[in-house]
Amino acid sequence: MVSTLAFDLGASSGRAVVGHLDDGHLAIETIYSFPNEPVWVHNHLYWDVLQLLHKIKQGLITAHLKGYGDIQSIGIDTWGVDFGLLGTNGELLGNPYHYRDPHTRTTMEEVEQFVPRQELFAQTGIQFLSFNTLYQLYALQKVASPLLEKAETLLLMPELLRYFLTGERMSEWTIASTTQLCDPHMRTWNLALIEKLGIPSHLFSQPVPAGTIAGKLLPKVAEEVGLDTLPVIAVAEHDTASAVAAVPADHAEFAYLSSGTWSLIGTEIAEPMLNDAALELNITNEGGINGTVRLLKNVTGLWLIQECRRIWRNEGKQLSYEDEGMLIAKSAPFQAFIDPDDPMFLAPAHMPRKIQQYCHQTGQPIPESEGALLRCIVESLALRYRFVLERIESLIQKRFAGLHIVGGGSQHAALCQYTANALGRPVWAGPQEATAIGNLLVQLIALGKIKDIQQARQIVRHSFPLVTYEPGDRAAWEQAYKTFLTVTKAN
Ligand code: LFR
Repeated sequence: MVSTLAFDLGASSGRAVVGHLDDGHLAIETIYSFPNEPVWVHNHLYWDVLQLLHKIKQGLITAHLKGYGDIQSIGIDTWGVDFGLLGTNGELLGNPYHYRDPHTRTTMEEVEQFVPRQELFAQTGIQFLSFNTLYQLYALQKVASPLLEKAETLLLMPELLRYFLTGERMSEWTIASTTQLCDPHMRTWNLALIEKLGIPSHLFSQPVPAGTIAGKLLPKVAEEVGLDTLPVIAVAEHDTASAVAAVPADHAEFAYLSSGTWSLIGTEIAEPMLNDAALELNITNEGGINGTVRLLKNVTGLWLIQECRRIWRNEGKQLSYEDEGMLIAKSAPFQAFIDPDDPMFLAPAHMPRKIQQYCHQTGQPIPESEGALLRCIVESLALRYRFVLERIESLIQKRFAGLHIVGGGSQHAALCQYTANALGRPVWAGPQEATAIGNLLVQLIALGKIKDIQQARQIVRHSFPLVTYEPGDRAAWEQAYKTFLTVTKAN
């Protein structure tokens, strides 16, 4: 048996997961979990990165206390695009901004003034999202930020946390690719573009491929947590890349939805797709394992529900997942739809009110109860998935037999069932912990315990149950899709 330890940090929570590989079977155990709560300071939203480091150390201590001193390695994955800057002595300069901070709201248009959209897409292959690292750095550069002036190295979130543990500064390809500052063919930084934008190019170093041994726990850290100076592996450090690594597909060609705070919907291809149709669809070509490309689109995901829950909690209403499921089931179908990707839903907000505002502006009935709001969100997500999946299929000229849903959303029965209904195709749901599993698998490949990604996916298939949702209620969902397209002006 061989055991490894994954730290998987999402935008709302993190977890330490131990994986035990025994005779081709992977068993996982979440040994520690913690909330990830960003902090507003005046008008800016930051990650509490030292708190995250503290929680990672608590996870390491838990591994020690539980008697998992024999773990062979550690890997960290997180969400994309956000970063810390290190000064000349290697100290962290300032708190990393949260990608939902408003400071990049107008930056995308400003950048497009002198690097046209077509050129940016051809050079990076990345979906235009206002919070990409490119726009964050451009915004700092524009206000002559002293941080940028003093910075020697830029590390993306998982790289930064890994650096705190190992002392090594090393860039990893899957997470680097999320910045919109990389060349998707060369699989490295696009220094010409970086210089053109006036961003200091000395901040970046050549990214290593996922699965590179990236150092060891510093003796000081090892002593603090009671473990040996274990190897730390640069896994597919972008959480979505880790999740895609763990899709239990039995074909080389498959469609996935990695469902958490975001919904990442797409497929895996060999070379980036940079044509006009891809630009038009505003799709992304992010880096995957083994030099693959994750052709996918960001759709707003469970964020809408998470924000409703936050508001309801503040109002003293605590709903369990079961309560939510029951409320959805009891609410009338197809009353009102939203476009989950409308910019009005991006920032933290009173989400129930925002949704009501959207419905008012589009002349629809206003969802008042919690159940009506949840039903509106979940139906709209399912319909948006259909729209995006069909566009991706027409881009690559393929039709998939069904959709794999991995991540937290794979446990959301209504979301999975409605998605199957909207698509008119089966949904295969699971595993829930795909991101942590992908992290563990890449470590096991790096350690030589699993041959390759095909074998890794086979292990996932054999180790975790899949739930199949067959499509139903076709006529009603076809009609709903038409209404959804009209309301959201999708084209
Ligand atoms: C998902 C994710 C997405 C990325 C978004 C912001 O957790 O990593 O892939 O676009 O967060 O970083």
